Amino acid sequence: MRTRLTALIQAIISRPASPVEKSRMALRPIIILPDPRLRLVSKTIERVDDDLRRLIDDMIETMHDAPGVGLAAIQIAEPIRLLVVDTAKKDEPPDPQVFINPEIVWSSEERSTYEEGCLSIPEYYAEVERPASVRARALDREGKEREVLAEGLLATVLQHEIDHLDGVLFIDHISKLKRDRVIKKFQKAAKRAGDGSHVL
Ligand code: K1U
Ligand code: ZN
Repeated sequence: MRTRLTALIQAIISRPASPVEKSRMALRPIIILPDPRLRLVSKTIERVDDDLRRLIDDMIETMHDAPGVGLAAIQIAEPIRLLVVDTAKKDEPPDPQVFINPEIVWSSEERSTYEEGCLSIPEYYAEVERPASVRARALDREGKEREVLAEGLLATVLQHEIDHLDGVLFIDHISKLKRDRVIKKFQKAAKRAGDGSHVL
């Protein structure tokens, strides 16, 4: 009986947001290079509760609106170990996945190269080589531990987002020459926008 009740409660809290709940969801501003908060190491999440689930819904809405295929909490200035990804194709229904306190527990020897972008470094793309497949362990939005074997785009996006939780950006995987050039470009743009206080 208790197991059925637990299952029912879990089904209720994991259901997609209703129209009323959707109306409460909010788009959150995405922070941009050279905002120094992008270099923070995010903190482990101790409790999976309704406040966290509300933040998760905001992140999913913000990622879909951008549009993006991933978003780490620090990109909306929340320095906690939480990320969302959705690698569904345009002609497929949305398939957002939530990773709380994610860890990569296995990486393949095989590597693959993907042209990456980042919502915090708009309109800049560069090829990055990473393990082609990874196994990640994380909590889901009910606080239940799960493991995912990721390949292809999902593997790339997961590694990109987990890097964000450690203050690492995809430009850290390219040459210093290219990285310095892009950082300088964004520093100049921030200065022009009257936001010169940010130093990376
Ligand atoms: O972390 C982020 O800023 C999100 C980033 C994730 C990512 C993309 C590509 C390779 C690795 C990681 C993005 O989503 S950038 C936008 C983007 O790539 C995209 C947008 C719309 C449709 C398809 C892709
Ligand atoms: Zn990014």
